[in-house]
Amino acid sequence: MTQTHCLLIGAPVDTGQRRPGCLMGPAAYRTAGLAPALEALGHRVTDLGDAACTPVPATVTNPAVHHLPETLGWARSLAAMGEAAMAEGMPIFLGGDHSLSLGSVAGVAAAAQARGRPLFVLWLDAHSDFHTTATTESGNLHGTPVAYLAGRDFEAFPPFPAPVPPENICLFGIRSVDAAEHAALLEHEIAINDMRVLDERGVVAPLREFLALVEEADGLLHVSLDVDFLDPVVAPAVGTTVPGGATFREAHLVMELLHESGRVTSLDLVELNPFLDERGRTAHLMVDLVASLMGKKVFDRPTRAYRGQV
Ligand code: HAR
Ligand code: MN
Ligand code: MN
Ligand code: MN
Repeated sequence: MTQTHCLLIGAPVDTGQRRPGCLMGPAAYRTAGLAPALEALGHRVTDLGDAACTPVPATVTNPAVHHLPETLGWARSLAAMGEAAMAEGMPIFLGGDHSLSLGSVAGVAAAAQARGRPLFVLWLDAHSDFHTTATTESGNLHGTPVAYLAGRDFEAFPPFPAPVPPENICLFGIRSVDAAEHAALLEHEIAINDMRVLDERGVVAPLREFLALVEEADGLLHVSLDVDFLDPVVAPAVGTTVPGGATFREAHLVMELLHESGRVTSLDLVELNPFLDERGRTAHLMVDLVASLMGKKVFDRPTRAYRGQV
């Protein structure tokens, strides 16, 4: 199996929403054994520790937006760490709420641009996170990173380096979309695999279709895994649970297919709130999903039972 150099970047961000606790996420992933799980698969792991935040003074027109200087500060430091880590291997961002992706994806996009490679983004989430600083009603910036990386108008933030073309973005598992996001999504050619699509087609066909595009373009692939992609029955440790999410096996299957594609070059783990967890079960599940993404499996296909089928 090919060895990957995994660079763990702690992102204890909790300014993108209002419920305290996400700042404990990086410690929970370390406690749940993320590094040894990767090493057991033969990968090399460097834990870069936690990023730091220097707030950046700024304002936006929308009075609902809160903690803007802090969120900008996190975005700036995570973008820099992410871009540098891309030169060494595969950055894995340990969140932290989803506003950290305002920085992580920007850093990854800058690295992709420098390499002259197109970037693709797979967004595994209950939410579309397609608000801009102007349209968010909650003012929670964790609901905005897809709009930012797609190059929509964003006050206060630096222009996104090489915005990701809408057809390179795949939303997967969504089931909670606000009216303003809904209207904006209909104006963009973003693939929307909401839960209705996944109920009807399963996870395999839609994901393979997207991965075929990445392959065809010889692209880099950033995966952003929000804990609330999963059904709250299996993953309770998240502030914004939405019923009807991916099952345990659907999530693992997505990770296994991603591994087989060999295309994933960076990863966010976001929205884990360890304060809401039950004896670490969500943290452990997230670690197990990362292991599947990085090659953990029961058998190498094809086995006798599956020969010719998978
Ligand atoms: N759309 C809602 C808002 O903007 C909820 C966003 C929740 N986002 C996350 N991350 N939990 O996906 O407030
Ligand atoms: Mn999200
Ligand atoms: Mn979400
Ligand atoms: Mn485990």
